[in-house]
Amino acid sequence: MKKEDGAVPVAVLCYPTPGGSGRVASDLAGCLVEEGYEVHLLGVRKPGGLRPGVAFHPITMRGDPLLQGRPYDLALAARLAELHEQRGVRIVHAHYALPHALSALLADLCVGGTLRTVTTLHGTDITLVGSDPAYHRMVRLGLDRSTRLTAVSRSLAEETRRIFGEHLEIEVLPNFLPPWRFPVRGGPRPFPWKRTKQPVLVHLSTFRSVKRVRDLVLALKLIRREVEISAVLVGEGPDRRGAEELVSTLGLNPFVRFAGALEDPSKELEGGDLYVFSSRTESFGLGLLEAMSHGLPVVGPKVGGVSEVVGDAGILVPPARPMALAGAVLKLLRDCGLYESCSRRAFDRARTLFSRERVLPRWLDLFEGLGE
Ligand code: GMT
Repeated sequence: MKKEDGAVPVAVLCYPTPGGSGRVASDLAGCLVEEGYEVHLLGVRKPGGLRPGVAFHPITMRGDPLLQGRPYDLALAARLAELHEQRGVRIVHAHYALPHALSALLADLCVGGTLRTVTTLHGTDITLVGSDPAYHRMVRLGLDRSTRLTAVSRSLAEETRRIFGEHLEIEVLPNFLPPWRFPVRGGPRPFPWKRTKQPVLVHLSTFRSVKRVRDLVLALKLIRREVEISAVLVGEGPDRRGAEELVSTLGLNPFVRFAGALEDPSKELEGGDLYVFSSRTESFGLGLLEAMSHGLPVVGPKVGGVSEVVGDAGILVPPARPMALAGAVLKLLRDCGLYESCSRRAFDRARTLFSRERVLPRWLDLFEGLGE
């Protein structure tokens, strides 16, 4: 669909998470507005940091004892069909397949088959939730009926075809950081010891079990046997309490700070020296890309699409191995040349490969090629 006849209206469906797919969806929405699109973002809450010019439409869900909950998917489909009628929306961008691709399909049935849906696969919508037998068939339907599919990494595209069928055509469009997410005072970092400063490890997390934060805490204990470091763990989620308990049990309280959920983690990244994570799977790892934009080398497990993002800007180790994680951190903190070259590469990769200039034109081509 072309813009010649005025701004093309696009509806964006997403979860309003402070990082991850919610952040990707709202930042891309902001970029589309700058490119002259009319963008409507639908969600249960307005994502923090939503750019001016993106119209937000709250989804109101009604409960009733018979409904076994408040069906978000139906309320979303109904609002989308309304937006088609009121604003002429015909392009839908569904971030995270479940249930967004299905809500788009329902709305399309409602308005006579005129919607074009682009579904972006983010990670657990395929690898955990989507492949659960309880949802598998519905996710497959959503994927089959989307006009176009994109995935945030090659690894996720391959995993999707393996689970849902080789017939699926999936374009790999990596996440990127728009200019307003780049640190003002960015750049490669000097070796922390040069600044006579105790190194600080930073981790951003949703504290879901897939993040295996306990591994990270165990690794911290091992690292601290060798060098004086501290750590900041940013975020909220179900496993935070367990992680706090483990920190206490291991006597790490004075060295670990839980910063809670932050809309903008850049202050913590700015104060850090290394980014560490310990996920069981990670299709991309937006948090580590943000850290790289601050020049932080990355240490974590080699899972999912992580190596596509990190490249040679850090050290990746086998998953679920706190000792290997600790060893990699120590290696970087003991080798000035290695640390500084990883930092330089982290900053350069974030600024080039994952920039708006590199990725946004591909999104624009995709939207313009959707056909009438
Ligand atoms: O899938 C999730 O765990 C949540 C999802 C999200 O909505 O925050 O995270 C996924 O999408 C992010 C944005 O594309 C990626 O950076 C994360 O790596 C990915 N999470 C996993 O694959 C575990």
